Amino acid sequence: MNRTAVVTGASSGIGEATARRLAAEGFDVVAAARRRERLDRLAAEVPGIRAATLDVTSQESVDAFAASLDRCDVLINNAGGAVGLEPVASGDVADWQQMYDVNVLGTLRVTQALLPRLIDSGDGVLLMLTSVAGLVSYEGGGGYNAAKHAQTSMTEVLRLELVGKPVRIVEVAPGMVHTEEFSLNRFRGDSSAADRVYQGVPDPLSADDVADAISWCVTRPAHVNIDRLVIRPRAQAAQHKIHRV
Ligand code: 8X3
Repeated sequence: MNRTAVVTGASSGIGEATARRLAAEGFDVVAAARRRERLDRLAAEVPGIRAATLDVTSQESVDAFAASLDRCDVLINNAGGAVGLEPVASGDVADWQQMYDVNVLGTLRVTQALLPRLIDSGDGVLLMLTSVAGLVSYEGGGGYNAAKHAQTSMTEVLRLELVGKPVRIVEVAPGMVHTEEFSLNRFRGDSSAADRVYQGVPDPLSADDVADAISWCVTRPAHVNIDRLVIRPRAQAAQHKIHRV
């Protein structure tokens, strides 16, 4: 029987690319997200992918999703995102709450629901898609930095708590990735502001580049745990050191 991989936030960007990549690797992929029509199109196009409705901010939705699964060998906790770039002093509490709910509590809900299946599989992989925003802080990072630092910390705690169990805890932390929606969401739909993030950067990472790294991490032999993989484009030497032409 094929191994089953669950990918959250699979309706676009890194999640969708990862679902495609893991299906190509031979996994049965459960592509989970809120936007069902996008998932249905993906599932119709790619053999090995099936669609599942999941809202990681709803415990009820997570419980129903978990109950619908026969098995889970790999979990890609990808659902997340940023809202706003305001300074802490003027940040909107509702934005912070939303970022915390999706990135941190969403990851917690799905992890708690599927951890028993991952352990039962005998060789589970729990992968957290965090961000360099969880490792460094930057002006305007505010609630996103806080949420991603929390997710990174949760990953480290899990690895300690689960040592000795047949489950690997892996973190992939990307830097600048040009996806359809990440910056657009961060700038609340302002596409000019979103485009300026990548302006002049010769080659930001693509969703496929990150999916490739994720796929590599989860296809290592069972005893090999990639603790953290930080991936940036060549043009981004550090958070504030970006080559633009
Ligand atoms: C996205 C990367 O640098 O905008 O997670 O925080 S960054």
